[in-house]
Amino acid sequence: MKLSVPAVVGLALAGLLAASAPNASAATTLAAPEIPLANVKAHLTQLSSIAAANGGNRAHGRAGYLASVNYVKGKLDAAGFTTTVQQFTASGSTGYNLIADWPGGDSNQVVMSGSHLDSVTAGAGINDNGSGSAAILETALAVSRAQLKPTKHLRFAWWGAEELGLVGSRYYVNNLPTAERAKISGYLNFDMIGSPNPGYFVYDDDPTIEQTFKNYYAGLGIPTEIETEGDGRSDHAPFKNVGVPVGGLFSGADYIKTAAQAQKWGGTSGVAFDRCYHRACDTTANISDTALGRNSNAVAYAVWTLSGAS
Ligand code: DTR
Ligand code: ZN
Ligand code: ZN
Repeated sequence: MKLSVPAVVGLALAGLLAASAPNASAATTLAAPEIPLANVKAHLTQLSSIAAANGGNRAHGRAGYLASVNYVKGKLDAAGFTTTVQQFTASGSTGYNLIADWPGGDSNQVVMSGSHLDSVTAGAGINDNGSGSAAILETALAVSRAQLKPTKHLRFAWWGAEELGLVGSRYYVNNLPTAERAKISGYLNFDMIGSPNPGYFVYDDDPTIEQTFKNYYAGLGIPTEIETEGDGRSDHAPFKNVGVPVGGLFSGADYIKTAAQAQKWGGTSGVAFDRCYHRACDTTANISDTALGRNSNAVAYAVWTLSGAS
């Protein structure tokens, strides 16, 4: 497999980090490929078009949500994933979770990545949470392009009805047999990772997952902060509640960026990380390409690293 320059650099870095990072595996894992930002943004354009064609949103119980599921499922089926659509009922409407398994790897050690695919009814939900959904979709497609053979089994999930209160992810966890829950070595959550006035926040739940993301950003020389806004506010919560190690990334919602944060990250202090949070203006114009690109690559780095891809 021809490695790109970033990947070659990444191999060297991964080798160095693997030697020094806590819980580093003995073998140096294969460096994750660069995730093409243009591909991630193309998924966002599709989700935007889906909303426009379906009453302006992709909310639970609306046509735009099921159309979003079918778009993502079509890409995954074509790429060789084993997909499952899990139905549930919430607020009198049928909801859908989309689960995609990459064949192979140790089925007793599952590295799972998830994002909610639904929007609020106010708009298209491009940052919240098209950004996370598109980033993990493109990471899954990168796994397929690489025909990756990770040590651990890879699973990806797109959740329904998160905006109603984590309904889809909670339904998945509640209906997963205890023995199956125990096989999940880590659940990585990505909800709002392209905010227009971005912060770089890392969930401080499982220390190994947290360190993995910190290592990635340290490699870019970008400082991160612990995510404090969201305990219990996104789809990692049901997994954490049953003892699954969790982690994730967040670029900020309606909290205000401080002067100190603007100093280290750029952007505008005194303004929300995402002024269009849960508003109609959460469109394709409501995305920081820099944050989306960095976080998409961080997703791939964590998936490759934590699954022992080699
Ligand atoms: N609950 C998410 C937005 C959100 C707010 N704070 C956090 C922290 C971590 C992840 C997500 C969030 C939503 O509205 O979809
Ligand atoms: Zn939301
Ligand atoms: Zn969200």
